[in-house]
Amino acid sequence: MQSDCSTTRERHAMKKPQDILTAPHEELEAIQLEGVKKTIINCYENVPFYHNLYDEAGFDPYSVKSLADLAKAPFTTKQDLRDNYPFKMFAVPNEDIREIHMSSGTTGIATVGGYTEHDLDIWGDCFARGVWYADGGPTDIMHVCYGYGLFTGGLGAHYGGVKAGCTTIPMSAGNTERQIRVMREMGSTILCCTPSYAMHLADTAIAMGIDPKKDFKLRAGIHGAEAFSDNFRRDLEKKLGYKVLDVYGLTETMGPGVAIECMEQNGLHLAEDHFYAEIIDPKTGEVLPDGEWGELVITTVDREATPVVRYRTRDITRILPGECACGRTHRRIDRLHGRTDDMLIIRGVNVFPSQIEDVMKTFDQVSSWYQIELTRKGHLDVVTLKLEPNPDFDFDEVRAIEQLQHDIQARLKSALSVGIRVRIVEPRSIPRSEGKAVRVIDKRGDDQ
Ligand code: DLL
Repeated sequence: MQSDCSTTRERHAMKKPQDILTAPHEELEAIQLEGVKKTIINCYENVPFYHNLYDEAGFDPYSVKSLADLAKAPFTTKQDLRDNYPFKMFAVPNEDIREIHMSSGTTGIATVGGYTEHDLDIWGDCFARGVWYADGGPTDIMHVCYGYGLFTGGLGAHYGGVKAGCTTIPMSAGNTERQIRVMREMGSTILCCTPSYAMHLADTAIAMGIDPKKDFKLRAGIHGAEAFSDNFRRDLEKKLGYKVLDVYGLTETMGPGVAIECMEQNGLHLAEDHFYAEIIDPKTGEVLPDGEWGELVITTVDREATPVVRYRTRDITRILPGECACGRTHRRIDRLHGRTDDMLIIRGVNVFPSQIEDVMKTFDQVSSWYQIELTRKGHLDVVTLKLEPNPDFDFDEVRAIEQLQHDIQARLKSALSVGIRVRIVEPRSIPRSEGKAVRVIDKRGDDQ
């Protein structure tokens, strides 16, 4: 019998995990409010960083009565997490921590995420939604080649696969030919890895004489961890004969599964029962209405080990207004253009690498392999897009190369209003990555 004092969250915990995906939005908001209030108080009482932050800002953590009130709380930044490395952001004692993950830290000190048993359980539930969105379950064979280890991709996808009842193959990244053999021999149906690695798998399989559409049984790919354009996605779907769902997440709030696309491919459903999202103007910090592009800010609703309040992700997206045709009620974010840090400012125009990719991929002659190089000539930045042609393009035909470079340059200029030099480079000369692809090489410091 249901007790009167059970919370909204407890009542929901008694339902099938999929039921929450179609719950009326007011119910989700009630869960969020209850969770956000608890998170703020938990942070204030158990994490010295938040205690000081709120006291200094004059923010009363007990004053939140509505989700809109959250806007009064100060932000948390990546720097705050770095300053508290490794364990000072933990809100529970060490004996309750079951697992730790870390961001790659390529741009500085890494940030650490801790997980209690409950946190691992909700992580599995969040990623399992990708499988459910792909109409998948126990009959699926999930091939996970995100890296296992401190990176959240491998284990996050793995927990999701297990939770959804899939036969989960923990391949981890690398050894591409072996991945291809296993995919073929075991009949993997769902592929989980970065989109660039999926492209590398597809190209390598084709080069090995395999026809992925016939020889593989793939029907869905759950790809994320880096931005990829719509045209890149179409190319991937054409080569592998499956449907690509975009998955978003970050170490600081959990890992993959914060938001995942459904088969409509029209925005990523936020896991709103676990995360409360706001979009802010990155310059003023003001909360923006649905539909406007800005920086995604996340508050965890029920994270125990490393809860965050108003974490500035630096990722640029928007909340898509309206309901999704799939019938699920969780609001959607648009596919990401990239992070504020990745944005190139070319002679005053803001451009994301994924927008350049989208234009370049309108040319049939070019492959999906490219790199953007930034150099400096005098006081001016020079942006060069290096890209590889498709294998059937005659690389020795100089006139054709010059013409193609010229045409791509002109289309970039007209689509994005930026002057970018285009250079077609030798096939297979751009490094392949097993994880996140390196799209931008900044050589401006080298020239001085
Ligand atoms: O990349 C978690 C992840 C693993 C997501 C596997 C999806 C799949 P981090 O290494 O902490 O965590 O990097 C997080 O990657 O802030 C975004 O800038 C970027 N990112 C993640 N997913 C997407 C996506 C993982 N679907 C950072 N589209 C985030 C674009 C993404 N960028």
